[in-house]
Amino acid sequence: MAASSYFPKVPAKIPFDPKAKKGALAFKHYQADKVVEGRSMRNWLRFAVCYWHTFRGTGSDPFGPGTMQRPWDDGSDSLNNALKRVDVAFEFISKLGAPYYCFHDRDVAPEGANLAKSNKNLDAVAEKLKESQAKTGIKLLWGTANLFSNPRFMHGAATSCNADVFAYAAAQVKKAIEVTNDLGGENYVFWGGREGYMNLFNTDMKRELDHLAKFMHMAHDHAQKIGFKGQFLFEPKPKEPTKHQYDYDAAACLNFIRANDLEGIVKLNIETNHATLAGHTMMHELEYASIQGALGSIDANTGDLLLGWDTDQFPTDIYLTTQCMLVIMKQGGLAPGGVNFDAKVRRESFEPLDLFYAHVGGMDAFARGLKIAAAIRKEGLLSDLVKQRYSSYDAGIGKQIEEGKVGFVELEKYMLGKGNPDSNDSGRQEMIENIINEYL
Ligand code: XLS
Ligand code: NI
Ligand code: NI
Repeated sequence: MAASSYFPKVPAKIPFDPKAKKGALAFKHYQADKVVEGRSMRNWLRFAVCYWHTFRGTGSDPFGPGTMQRPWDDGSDSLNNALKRVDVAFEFISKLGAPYYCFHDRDVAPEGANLAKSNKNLDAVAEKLKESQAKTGIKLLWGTANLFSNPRFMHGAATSCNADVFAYAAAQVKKAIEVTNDLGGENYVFWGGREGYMNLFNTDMKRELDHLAKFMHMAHDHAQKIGFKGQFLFEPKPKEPTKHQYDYDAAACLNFIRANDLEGIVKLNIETNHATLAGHTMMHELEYASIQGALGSIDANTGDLLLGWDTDQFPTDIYLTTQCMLVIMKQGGLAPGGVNFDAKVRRESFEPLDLFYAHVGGMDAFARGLKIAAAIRKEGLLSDLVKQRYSSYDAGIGKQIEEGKVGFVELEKYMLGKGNPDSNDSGRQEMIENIINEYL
């Protein structure tokens, strides 16, 4: 089938056209080559389309089957169907103009009757992915392995109580890293799908966490051995599918990384809806990871304030994208990471065209966030206010505290001499919130 035939209503490239009528399939803000703070939008944002939601999502939920109309898909898990989906995916991503994509091994290729057969299927699809990358210039942001769908992973993968399942997971990840490497993947993600527990009475938490650490060192050793240069990333999530996932949030992941000598080996892929499930804002998780040099990439989506599960909706809130871009720009960008739309269209948005509306909206929301964050940074009002707020540490006793020149004895002497601290200044939260709104 000709390359343009899966989305016949969509032009070869979604245009940048700020004057297009409301609701048109056009970017109003994302202009790949436009330079913002010395870097193109393309390079700041490094957008990726995810294979699982976009090309494998059916729209099913716990109350009913799928609703999506995907005329190219025969609904089977055959290799032929998988190979055809590669054409669909690359046509979609090309028309959208996103530079990257991400996948799990089992999204792109069917699971076979045993490991050898699964690997063979993956090789067949990977060959086609490689050709399609070469033809279109679309690159792989990250690969990963699905260690959660198959029933064998009911107790977890690296944290399973069954050593054979650990071995299977290791072999599967070995293969997934090799394929990612062969496709030039710039990162490799570990989302601990079922690494967690439902009940502590039947769980040896210490052994499970030790096994997870062993697994990560084995993965690192193998990556070194095959010359994989990509960045390893943990993707924190607090719950779902298990009641308690070990990679709960950025703080829990960083503790695990430090406790197990994985510093410098694993960074973090932060997802909005996972941050909010953990009771954090996305900005908190980004800032917390970033200040420790561990913010590697993001899964851009959003949850629903009224629903307590991972709804993985497309991000449309400019306040949120501005917050994300403020942190990302402060650390100088995400590369080799990027902004992956780990998001799915709603069950009611069942037409192929809805996939375009969703991604165009997400890309434009992030482009706006980028422009707004750049404007805030250019004027420097916000950073000046923050700097001013801590200025008592820039000289005098504050400076001595920061430089480690004083201890409790000296501080007591200082305060006994002074009697009482200098008075506090207002935090001016409301004024600052007003200022932020002036940029929106
Ligand atoms: C699921 C995760 C998953 C990871 C990749 O909640 O977000 O999609 O991003 O395994
Ligand atoms: Ni999610
Ligand atoms: Ni994700």
